[in-house]
Amino acid sequence: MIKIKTQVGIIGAGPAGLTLAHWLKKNGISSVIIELRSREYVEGRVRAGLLEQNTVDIINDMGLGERMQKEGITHDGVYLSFDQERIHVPFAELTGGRQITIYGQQEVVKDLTDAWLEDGQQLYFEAGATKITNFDTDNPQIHFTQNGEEGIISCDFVAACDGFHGIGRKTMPKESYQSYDITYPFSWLGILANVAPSTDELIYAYHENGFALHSLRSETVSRLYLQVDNDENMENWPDERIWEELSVRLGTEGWNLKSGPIFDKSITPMRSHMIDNLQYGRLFLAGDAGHIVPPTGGKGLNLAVADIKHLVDGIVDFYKHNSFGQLDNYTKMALRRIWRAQDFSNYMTQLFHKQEAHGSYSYKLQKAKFNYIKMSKAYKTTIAENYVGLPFETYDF
Ligand code: RFL
Ligand code: PHB
Repeated sequence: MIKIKTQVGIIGAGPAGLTLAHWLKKNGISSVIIELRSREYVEGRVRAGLLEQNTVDIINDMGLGERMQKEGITHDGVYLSFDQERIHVPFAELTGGRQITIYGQQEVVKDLTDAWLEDGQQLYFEAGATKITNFDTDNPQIHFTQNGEEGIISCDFVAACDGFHGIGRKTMPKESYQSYDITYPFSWLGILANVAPSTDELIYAYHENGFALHSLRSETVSRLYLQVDNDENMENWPDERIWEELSVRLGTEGWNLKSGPIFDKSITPMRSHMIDNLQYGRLFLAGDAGHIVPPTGGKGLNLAVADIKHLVDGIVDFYKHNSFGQLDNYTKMALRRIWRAQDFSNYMTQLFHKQEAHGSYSYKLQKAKFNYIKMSKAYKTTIAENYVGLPFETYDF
């Protein structure tokens, strides 16, 4: 039996769990992380790439941004395309200089994991939480197994940063929250390819064949996505067909998409899920454990890190003043930003995906929105400030 005692027990070594551990440590608060998967698996998992200014600032403030500053690519704007017409939204200009940074989620996870382990801190891989107990007392426990051996973490607080399929949310008493669920009738086929990006900034595109997104990872690696049906099979998508379809959907006059060897392919369903309470006693949920959004707004990872900001504020206040004041405010503070992101992600999803027949009523509304974005600085500003992420002060009301 592995027996561990710490102040905060953290389930999950994704962006939420790792950020929480580092930030607590900076404030002199101890924590231990357990992670279901192996280190190789977690560090190799291809996911997000778009970091908001808030997220970048937090990683830098923790002293963990050295590689991100070198390898991350900052963008001052984004391209939006509709029926092969492309416009530019210069978000730095519209938001007083705020930017986004393109830096792969798995690079963030690597940097935070390396720093944690190099510092001699505890992180147990291939250690899955099986049960959370006594979270309505001042001594909650996390039960886990690693290589067939049982373990128990005794702590003051449990942070369930264990993603959408974790046990944190399932442990919350059903009567303590309301849940919301939307499954969109399409998925994303995502690729990583060894080819220089064909664009200097991201392109989100509506085309009568469906949505496409051109993102990137570096000067030599591109990340692209295509809308496909939910029951789509990867076998129907040989590399040539993927490039052909991306080229058609992203295309505008005088522009060519460069293709190259694809080294990663996956299909991700699009859904929104949400519970409106992130705390029960001394159990707290953060990140995808409490909410997921479709990736069209690039918000999931950023929301996970924003949750952690509010959770750290509460935990630090507890140890300083022996008060639950801020901790009991955690859900309220986090939910404001989460609902904003739910709305923005839903908006971007509806605007750029093919939902009904080209030419239908919903298509006409999409086109009317695009035409309005094109002509209105106010509308562009609304998109820009949501896209780069609203500053934390905005939510201090
Ligand atoms: P994670 O990253 O899922 O980490 C949870 C961790 O918990 C572990 N776990 C357990 N550990 C111990 N015991 C158990 N019983 C456990 N059960 C689970 C898991 O193994 C895992 O390591 O959640 P976290 O930290 O909340 O982070 C959330 C982000 O990963 C997610 O929101 C983003 O990837 C979403 N997302 C995007 N977000 C952005 O901000 N910008 C983007 O550009 C962006 N693009 C995307 C995305 C997600 C995508 N997919 C694949 C869903 C693009 C895609 C295609
Ligand atoms: C990505 O680079 O993976 C990415 C960028 C923007 C999104 C989603 C994913 O909205």
